[in-house]
Amino acid sequence: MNDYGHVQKQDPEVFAALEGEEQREAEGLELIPSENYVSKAVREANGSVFTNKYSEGYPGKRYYGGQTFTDQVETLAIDRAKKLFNCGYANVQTLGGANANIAMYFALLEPGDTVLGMDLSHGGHLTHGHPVTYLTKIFNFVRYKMKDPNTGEIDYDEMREVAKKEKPKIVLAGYSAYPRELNYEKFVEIAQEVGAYAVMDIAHIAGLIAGKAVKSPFDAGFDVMTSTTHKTLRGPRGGLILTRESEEIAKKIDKMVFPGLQGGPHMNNIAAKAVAFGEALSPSFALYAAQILKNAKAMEKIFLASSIRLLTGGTSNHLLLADVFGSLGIGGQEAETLLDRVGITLNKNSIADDTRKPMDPSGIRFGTPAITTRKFGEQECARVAELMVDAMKNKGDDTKLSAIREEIRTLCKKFPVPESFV
Ligand code: DSN
Repeated sequence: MNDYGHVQKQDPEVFAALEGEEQREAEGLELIPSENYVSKAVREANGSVFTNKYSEGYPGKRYYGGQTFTDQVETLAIDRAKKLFNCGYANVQTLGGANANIAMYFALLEPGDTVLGMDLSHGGHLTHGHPVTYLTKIFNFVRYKMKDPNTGEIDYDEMREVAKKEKPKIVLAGYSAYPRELNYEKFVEIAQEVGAYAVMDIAHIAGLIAGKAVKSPFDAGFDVMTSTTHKTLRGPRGGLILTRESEEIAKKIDKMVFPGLQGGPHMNNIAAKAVAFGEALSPSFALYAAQILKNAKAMEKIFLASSIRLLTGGTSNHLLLADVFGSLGIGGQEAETLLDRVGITLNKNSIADDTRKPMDPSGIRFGTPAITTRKFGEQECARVAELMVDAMKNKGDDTKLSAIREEIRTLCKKFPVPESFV
């Protein structure tokens, strides 16, 4: 019996899509570094009766009646988030990472204020000021970059110069395609010099911070961290805003999330966040976070041994960015499609100062959070990297590609997606 008996009976078309996705996830390897597999417990909470309930407001301060259990579950999510990230305040209501960033900007800035964020082609994120976002009509975004894309070191001197000139109200750290740790102390120092808030978008590495596999920006004095809950943190899709210690900032954020920008929170999603945060507080989660890093290093080794250029020279987190066009003459789109064919899902990605277009850039981005959930160790990750390189080097050889597809299928059978992690 599958998990979707009622959908199957009532709506065969939706059931077909559900079944197809179940099979795709079971028989292929997920290397998109922002994706993961959640536990059955998280999925049960996400699919629960809480989806029926309107709960505008916050625990103890709601607009509608019937809030005994919504208050209970949201309080659990908040308390667990505070414990996980060792901070004073948590807002668990934002629907995703973009919404968390938008709420953070509106809470801390006035229209026309400036944000100093990472250059997008150097690893930053759309919501950090890409011209296609509406945010750029309201706020002024200025940039810092890597000094050298081959080492990944941020040009902190240039960052300080830009900060002094532009007087940002927020100095923003965080990225979606940057494989190294940042010097958090430098960010805080520069923010303090110009009287700005130090904010980090930890969406990609939230699980690594929670599992203590990497440093926490809060330890260096960051004021606020925004996040998603579904990447390395291995929870349901959603957002999170954390404030280290300032009640004043936390109040501004709560007011901006609701009623400023959102309506009723998705309580089913908040219940699932509570379950995921509970899982992340368990000792096994720290082992998981540490293994993500070891597995990424194992993949790094194979790519470097195969003379494929890795941006920043390698990785210190969960993700890798490879210049496949420069190294193998294969474009990012072609590599994505080819690897999909052998059962490996990853994404094409621009590399620093890419001369190719975003829809067919020079790079691919991949990472280890999901396969580590599947219990892959360094040996299996090294083998996956070898298969990736092999597939790209033999792109016209159908026999070879079929053999690789078979090996991936066998690996997937050996390492099924677990139902529980605690
Ligand atoms: N789409 C996410 C990622 O893949 O990094 C960020 O928004």
